[in-house]
Amino acid sequence: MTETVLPASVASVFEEVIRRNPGEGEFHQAVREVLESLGPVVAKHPEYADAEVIRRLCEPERQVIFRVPWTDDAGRVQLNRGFRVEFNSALGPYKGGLRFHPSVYLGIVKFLGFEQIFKNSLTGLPIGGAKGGSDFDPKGRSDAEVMRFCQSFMIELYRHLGEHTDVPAGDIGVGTREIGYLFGQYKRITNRFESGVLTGKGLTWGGSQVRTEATGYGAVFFVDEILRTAGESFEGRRAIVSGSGNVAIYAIEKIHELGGRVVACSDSNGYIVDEAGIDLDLLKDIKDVRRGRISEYAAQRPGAVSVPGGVIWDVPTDIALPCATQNELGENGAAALIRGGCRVVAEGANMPTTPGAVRALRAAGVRFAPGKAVNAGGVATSALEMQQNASRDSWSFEYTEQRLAEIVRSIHDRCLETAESYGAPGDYVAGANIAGFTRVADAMLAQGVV
Ligand code: NDP
Ligand code: 2IT
Repeated sequence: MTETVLPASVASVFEEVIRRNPGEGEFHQAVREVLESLGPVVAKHPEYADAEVIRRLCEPERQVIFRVPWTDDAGRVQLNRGFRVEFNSALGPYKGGLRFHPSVYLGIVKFLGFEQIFKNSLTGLPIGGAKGGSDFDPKGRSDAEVMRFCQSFMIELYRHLGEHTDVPAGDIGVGTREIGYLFGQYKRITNRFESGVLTGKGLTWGGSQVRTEATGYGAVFFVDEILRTAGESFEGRRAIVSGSGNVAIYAIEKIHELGGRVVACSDSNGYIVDEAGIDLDLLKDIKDVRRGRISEYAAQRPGAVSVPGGVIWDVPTDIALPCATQNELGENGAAALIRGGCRVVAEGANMPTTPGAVRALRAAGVRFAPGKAVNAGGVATSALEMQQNASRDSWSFEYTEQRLAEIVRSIHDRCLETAESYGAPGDYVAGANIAGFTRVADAMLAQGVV
């Protein structure tokens, strides 16, 4: 499918981004996706162009790249590269996850940091945008190796962090175990129990109820609003969820609670189909407890089928939630979803749908909602964790989940209202980009040329 033409008012900014950030394809893709929505905003608000707000937004405030040496269980020295891109602090301290995956390089961290600015803005909470991580691969590593890696990573990272400066959390390959090792090392280096310096902590040492579940639950609350807007609900609907990590597991859990049935999920080796609906206890045991592969699910569940190397989008469904990784849903996948009767695609992951696939889905009348709106419940609950840490308080599960649900509903409504006011009714992409952008842009204008 042909590329959308960029509005002339932002085309030169995009050319500059390509020129100044060579070889960072994912970053270019994320910037372009936002700029495509901004033509009408710049036309209405010349003050943004006058102050070069968009150009400044596309340049991270600070980028840190560092060496992470560590020793494996056999006593061999291993080497990885660490990153933290502190993208924008107009709305609050830098906030965003850490990703440990062999594919991580500067272009991935920058795309994620850039997305995070608008996502965090959409939450309405006081958080700036950042992302970090490493090309370290935790798969197959012992707990002791993961701990030594995390300790070495924090020996450099700690000097850039602080509850009012930069507050990381988890992402792919970084869960409560890794946050624990990182927090322990931060505390040891600084001699401060500074809870607010990381989110996604364990419940007994400063973590928040619902943070583990928040991204998946929030994504499903968002889809529930999409359905509700059309007078529909999850009741009796089929859904497929790609991935089988943190976001996928809790998306599946909430879809089942709301009366839907998730019939397939995946990992990087293939997918499984379970027409009876995914058995969550089994899934959690395999992925969370044993850190195993999704194919083991079919081996242990009568009636379930494993499709090694297969593409999950071939499974017929009403609703699809890509919850694994960037660009996992391309044009072939979109065509398969359309053939299979899919009516709603909502991104639990960050930028999982390629631009061509987004165009194909929308052209076929599939309702499409972008990750920066759909998965914002995760970081929003991180901000609630920061709020609890700052007041040395801890809230109940029910209260925290209710706060999460309210935030997600308000993001959904703001996307639709903004899209409507810019002449694009029902367009969640335009709504999310414009609403996310204007809040940051106004703060940047107010704070002067910094
Ligand atoms: P996890 O590490 O818990 O799970 C990641 C899942 O995605 C695994 O099933 C993994 O399979 C699969 N996956 C990862 N990389 C690839 C790849 N290159 N190709 C195919 N499959 C892959 O991560 P999360 O669930 O936390 O994150 C999933 C997505 O959600 C990411 O895009 C992340 O940025 C986004 N997100 C996460 C938030 C959070 O709070 N955790 C918040 C908002 C967004 P395998 O085990 O085989 O690698
Ligand atoms: O992509 C994301 O929003 C996250 N990985 C969560 C970030 C956070 O700070 O909770």
